[in-house]
Amino acid sequence: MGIPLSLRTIWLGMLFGLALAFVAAVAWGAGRASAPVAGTRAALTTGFDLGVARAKPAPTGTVQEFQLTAQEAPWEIAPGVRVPAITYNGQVPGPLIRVTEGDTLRVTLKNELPQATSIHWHGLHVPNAMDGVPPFTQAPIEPGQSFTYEFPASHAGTFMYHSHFNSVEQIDRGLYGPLIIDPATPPPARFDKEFTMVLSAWNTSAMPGDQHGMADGSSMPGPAASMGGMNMDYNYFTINGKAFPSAAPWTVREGDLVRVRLINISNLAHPMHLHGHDFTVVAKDGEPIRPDLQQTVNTLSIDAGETYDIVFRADNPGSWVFHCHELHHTENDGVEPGGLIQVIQYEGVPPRTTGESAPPATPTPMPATMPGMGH
Ligand SMILES: [Cu+2]
Repeated sequence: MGIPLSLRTIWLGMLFGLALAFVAAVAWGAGRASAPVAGTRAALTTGFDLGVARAKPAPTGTVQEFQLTAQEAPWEIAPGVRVPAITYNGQVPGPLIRVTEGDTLRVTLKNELPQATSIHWHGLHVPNAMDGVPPFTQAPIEPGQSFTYEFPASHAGTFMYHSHFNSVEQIDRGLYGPLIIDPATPPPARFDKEFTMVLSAWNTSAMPGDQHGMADGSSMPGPAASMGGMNMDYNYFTINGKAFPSAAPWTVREGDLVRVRLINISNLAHPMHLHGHDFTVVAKDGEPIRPDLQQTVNTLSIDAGETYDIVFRADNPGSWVFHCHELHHTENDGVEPGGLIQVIQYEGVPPRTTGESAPPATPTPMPATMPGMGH
């Protein structure tokens, strides 16, 4: 007695499916062993090799010089919200320092602030005297003084530099910047787009002159101002110094392989969540994660002082958001949407913003009934 036709069809289908799976597995194994996986879909499902050498890089003989001036400057963190920032070269974050591993970095800091300062090279393996930590490794750089830091770029990765003197005030007012060291040997990984996001938090009511603006143009004394000093009542949150909607959208093209470097200089953790895509975490604190240990996720919590590199394939056209899922951090002084929202805009897709969701130019102050409510 023959097997009924329907069952036979199922059996044949299963056998065919198994055969296909076997062929695919062999092909995948062969591809993994011999062909570069960068730029293919396989790169995201089997891990991503950033191609960073583990050996200590040889000196390249190149000296990369940078001039930084620590100075007070007004900085607009959100539409109509200007704060008395402390900056490198008048901008927040400070200028990107990008060199190749093995280069010699020579950075001269001129202190035009009314207070002492220093620079710490966060994550780099510098000689102790260059670590920028008064009173241990150097004297504070006093107002009007200059200091030159010089050290080899020890290893490739995503890092930052920031003040290490009166740090709470100086960092919370903007004294930091991104630092990227590229591998000396070009990596097998090639990216169609690269973005860097420096995550910061601001407490405008703790700043000199009190920027807690009112609708009539006057200002309201904040609780922190009356107590003196900085505290953690952060009410604005910025990506590269700008809160949504001031931050520029990222433009991607369908098919792009996108690398994002995340740097958290704020005193808070930020669970960053990407809509419409997964991403693979390929490095932490500048250290590449071994491909077989990499995780593919849609949310990554980035703690204070951490950096991460993530990679995603732009395979879902639209207007998407990449935002902090601590939702107080997607507000501007208590009004949403704002803060840590990064728009990812595909080319050729009309932006879907209605224009109605932008926060008012003069944000509403936090209700006075919630004193000391941390974000
Ligand atoms: Cu956050």
